[in-house]
Amino acid sequence: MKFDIDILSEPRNDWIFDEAKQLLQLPFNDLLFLAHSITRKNFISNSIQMSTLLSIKTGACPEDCSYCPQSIRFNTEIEKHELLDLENVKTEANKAKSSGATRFCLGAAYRGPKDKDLEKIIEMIKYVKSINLECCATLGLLKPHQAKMLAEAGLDYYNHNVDTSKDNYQNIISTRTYDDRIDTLQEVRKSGMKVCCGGIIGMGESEDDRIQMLVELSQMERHPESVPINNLVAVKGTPFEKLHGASELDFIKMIAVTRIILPRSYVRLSAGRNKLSEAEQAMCLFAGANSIFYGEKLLTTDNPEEDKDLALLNKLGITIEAPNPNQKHIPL
Ligand code: SAM
Ligand code: DTB
Ligand code: SF4
Repeated sequence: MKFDIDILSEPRNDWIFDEAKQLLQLPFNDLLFLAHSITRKNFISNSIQMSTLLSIKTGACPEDCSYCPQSIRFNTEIEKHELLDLENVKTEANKAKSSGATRFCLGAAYRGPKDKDLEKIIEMIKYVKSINLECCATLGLLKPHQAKMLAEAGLDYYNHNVDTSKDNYQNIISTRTYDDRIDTLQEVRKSGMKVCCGGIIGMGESEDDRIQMLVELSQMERHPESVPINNLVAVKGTPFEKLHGASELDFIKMIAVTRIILPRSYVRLSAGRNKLSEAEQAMCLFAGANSIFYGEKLLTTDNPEEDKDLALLNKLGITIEAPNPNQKHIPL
């Protein structure tokens, strides 16, 4: 089948599984050429969006996500802590800004936040915005009034991943359903915040599950503005400790297919970057990734050091992109 770059550069809601699956069957170079061409049509070349994560509440989560070191059900070696004080968050946000990040992401190990926690988190969001950083939060399931509270506080993005295909969801998590996730995503969309939604590969899912997850994301009325693609970080003590994540080639191919199916979304090369060589990361960036998590820690696990990332971007001639709400890539 011949794929047309001009047609594929426009966001579509009518992807079907069989068509999407053909992308993964293309010769590697054809797939990367197509994905890269679409990136060039929709984004400024050689530029990257950089988000820094801070875990504002770590561990003791009641959920049983099999990949996650923060579930209370698994015996992992993480430093748990309750919700951080505002002062700590201010310090970390300022550090992220002076290191070059343009977005600061607050992550919390909740099934969903209590309103009392949300009041404190809203103070954090207001501070992050006051120093001219974009702000994202990932706090689990939201009730409709909570999504409104966050939007009113000025939160730019809400991260809530579907993580895998609808069919595979119950093999990974038993304490909530895929549809619970979709309900929150709909509330986020209704509230006017931007949606950050992606998934994890390398959890033993099939290639079909990976494709199906992307088709499901593409069928959302508006595509998520930001799509993190994580490779499993297999953490000791979790049910997935013995898995190895996806191969480097499969990770690169997943980035490329994501770029093609969600042509105007920022695709973030997320967890698992630490295991990639410079050349493998460069291939992910060629394949359409135009965003990274920047900073030595993700939530509880390691990420490349900032100096190394800046040196790599410099070698590749890639510069950090300033946020511009009017850019044409915002998916419609
Ligand atoms: N509790 C909230 C939730 O589940 O949405 C927010 C935090 S949760 C840690 C955010 C995301 O981190 C998950 O949806 C998953 O995609 C990613 N994640 C967690 N553990 C991971 C791991 N070991 N490897 C790769 N990604 C992981
Ligand atoms: C996302 O998709 N990946 C980030 C962020 N959203 C919150 C988290 C990755 C976590 C990796 C495991 C850890 O550090 O605990
Ligand atoms: Fe809790 Fe989120 Fe980890 Fe699941 S992924 S155990 S909800 S912190």
